This record gives sequence, C-alpha cells and structure tokens, in this order.
Amino acid sequence: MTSSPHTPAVEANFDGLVGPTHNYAGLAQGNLAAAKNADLPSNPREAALQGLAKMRALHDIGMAQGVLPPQERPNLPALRRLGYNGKDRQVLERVAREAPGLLAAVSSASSMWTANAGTVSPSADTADGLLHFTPANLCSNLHRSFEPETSGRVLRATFPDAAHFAHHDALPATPAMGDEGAANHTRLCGEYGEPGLELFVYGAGNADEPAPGKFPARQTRAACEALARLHELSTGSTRQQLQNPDVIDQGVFHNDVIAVGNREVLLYHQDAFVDADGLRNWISAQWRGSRTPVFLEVSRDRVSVEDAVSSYLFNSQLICPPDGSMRLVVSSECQENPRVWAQIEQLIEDRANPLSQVQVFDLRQSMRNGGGPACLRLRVVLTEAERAAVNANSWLTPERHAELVGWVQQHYRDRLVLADLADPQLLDESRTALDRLTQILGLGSIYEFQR
Ligand code: SUG
Repeated sequence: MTSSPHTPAVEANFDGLVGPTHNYAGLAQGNLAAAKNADLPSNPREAALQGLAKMRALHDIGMAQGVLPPQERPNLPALRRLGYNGKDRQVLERVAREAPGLLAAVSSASSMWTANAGTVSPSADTADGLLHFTPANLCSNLHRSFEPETSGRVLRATFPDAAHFAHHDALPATPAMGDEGAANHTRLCGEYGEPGLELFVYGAGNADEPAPGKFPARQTRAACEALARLHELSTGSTRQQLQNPDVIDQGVFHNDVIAVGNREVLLYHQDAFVDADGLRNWISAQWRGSRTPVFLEVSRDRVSVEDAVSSYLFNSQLICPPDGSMRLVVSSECQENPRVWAQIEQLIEDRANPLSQVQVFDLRQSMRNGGGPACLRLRVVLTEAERAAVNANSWLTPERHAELVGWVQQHYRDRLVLADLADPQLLDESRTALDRLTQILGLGSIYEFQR
C-alpha cells in the first residue's frame, strides 16, 4: 500500500511527574495493586526519579518526550470547598482528626498517571483540522475527581496556541458520563499523520449490555460518544467498543491494563473485549491506512488475566523510535513473570509482526499503585507546526532532565507514610517545589496557591 498525501507527524509522550506527596492509600476500588499495597510507606523521591529515568531513556532513543507537572497536594482549596476553614495548618489538623480518608484523597499524587489526564484526537482525524483535548472527569473515585480542573489548565498551558489546539471542558462529572481519558482510547493508523481509526472502550453501556458485578466500570459509552462528537471525528472512523465485564472484575479497571495499540498494531488479551471478532472486522473494513493492520492476540492459555494484571504486560508503551523499530517499553514486573516474559520474547522474535525490541524499566513506586509505563504518559500526535507550538519548556532535553533530577533531589522526601500527610511542613515543601517547577517548565501560575 502507498501512503496517501498527508502532513507528516510524530507521536510524542507527555509523562506526568510524580508529585511530592506520592503515597499508598488504597483509594481506587477495583485496582488490585493499589488495594494490596495500601498503607505501605512510599518513596516520593524514588518514584519521581524512576519516572524521569523512563522519560530520559525515551528521549535518548529519539522520541519526542514532554513533561506534565503534578498537582497541588494536599489539595487545600478542595478542603475549603468542603467546609474546612481557618489557617492551612488548622485545616490539616482538623481533617486528619475527623476524616483521615478525606485527607488521603486530597493528598494523592494520582495526577502522575497522565493517560487519565484527558483524551486527545490528532488533527488528521478531526473535521476542523485542530488537535482536540478533553480533560477526563475521573468521577468514579473521589481522589481522582479533584484532577480535571487543574489538568485542563495544565493542558492549555502546555498546548497554548488556539490556531492549532482546541480545548474542551471535562464532561459533566456524574456516573452516567464517567470518563477516564486516553487509558480507554486507542488510535490506529498507517503513518501517524494519516487519518486514523479511534477506538473508545467502555465498561458501562446500555441497560441491555453486560456489566461487571464486583468492581465499577469507570468508562461509560455515553462519554465515549460525547468525546467523538466534541472532537469532530467522523462516524466511520470511530467505534465504541464494549470491554469484557469479567476482566473488570479481575482488576482491569482501564482498557490499557488489557490492550495497547500503536500505529497499525493492536496488542490485546483474548479476554479483553466482548466480541473481539467484531472489532477486528470493523478495523479491517474501515481501514484506510498505508500499512496493513496487525492484530496480536495473546491467548489466555499463555498469559492469564491474572498474570496480565500483576505484570501489566498490556500497560506497556508500544512506540516507534526514529530508527524504524517498534518497541515495547515494559515494567520490570514483566521480566519477573516467566510466562509473560516468554510471551514478550516470542512477540519480539516473530518476524511476522513489526515488534523488534523490548526495553525494561523499574517503575515499582508507581506500579504499587497500579500505574505502569503506559499510565504515566499521555500520547499526543503532532505535526511539525503543532510541535513547534507546544510550550517550549515542556519538552524534555538532557539539560531539563538534569535540572528536574536536581529539583527532585532538593525538594522530595524519601519516605512518606499516611500520617505524614497532616504535616504542615509537607504542604510547604510541596508548594515550594511546585512554585519552582512552574518556572522550570515555563507554565505560568497554574496552581491556586499561586493565584
Ligand atoms: O486510577 N491508582 C490509579 C492508577 C491509574 C492507572 N492509570 C491507567 N491505567 N492509565 C487509579 O486506579 C491509587 C491511589 C492510591 O490507592 O493511593 C490510584 O489512584
């Protein structure tokens, strides 16, 4: 197949920096790692450095790598909205005494998982030719419901030029419109700059569709439909796909825990979808790309859903560095599981698919909260003109990487337990750190404490 005329584009990854209050509070129902590790002491410094090491390695193999800042935590404005008033110190002391669960919720560093910051549609797919962003409302969990407002501000500051970027408000934050962003959105295409197919995966659909019984389905079909309308996607190039409710009940709280797509490749577990045949047929029928779609189905006999969830095999990043290879970026948990590792080796060795390399990262600090390599990044396909319009300091360069490492070492603690969240000193440290960060990243005053 030959490539149709199009504006060339690259796929950039915008990773979330882990914030200074990174902790394990067991807040996310249906997320098995988070539940299992609740109350463990965390190491925010190590967490942030692990994330930065991944960003640097991807930069070094020629990927366009960006950085998104953490949010203000503990979230004092949220506590004031809930009726806690007085001096910051008094607010922290009172909420710690009366509602420690709420203090944990307003202190979570969960904005690090930028795959949940929003949904992004490249300009090649949209009717108005703009690159569209909609922050996810994350209304299924209290601690995550505090993110969308600042996420919207961060996205606008990072992608500021209205001539290229269209920013929407988050969908109404109510269970009927639950939206968790790019974690449930997959784009397939021939070349990144060609028009692609956008796949929206939901767990909560119409009344006659099967639903999970144990854990919540966080993504709704109604939200997927609204996103496709807002982003001006054509109906022939979008599909709302039902997730298998049984896997949600086994800990697959986002589709990116059981499937990942990149360019023409869809890598997914046999049990990921209701009607995977229908999905493949639709992709093949609607395909306009210059490469042939490649479906890599991992069978349950080789990798069980349990292995997939504990290793986060499908939460790998599937990337195309400029050397022409296609690589899988995996967490070290994949290497430690012999069945998962054997599957990865087979995929890499099989010449019939484009995957040719694997790169392993220690992301344990994030993984203990159920956040793997793919959770930590928001993918944004950018033409050259769009890339030039991104806020310049949001790009990771070797110099900015070194500056951020120094910033983490200066401002972050190496141990945090839940009792520390009430420490007014931690609030001061976090604000000092974030204030400095907005200068490093050249973002302006995005935090309420700066306004
Ligand atoms: O929403 N964990 C996050 C993990 C998000 C992973 N993102 C993707 N799959 N894209 C969540 O479940 C745990 C926080 C705690 O328990 O302290 C948490 O929020």
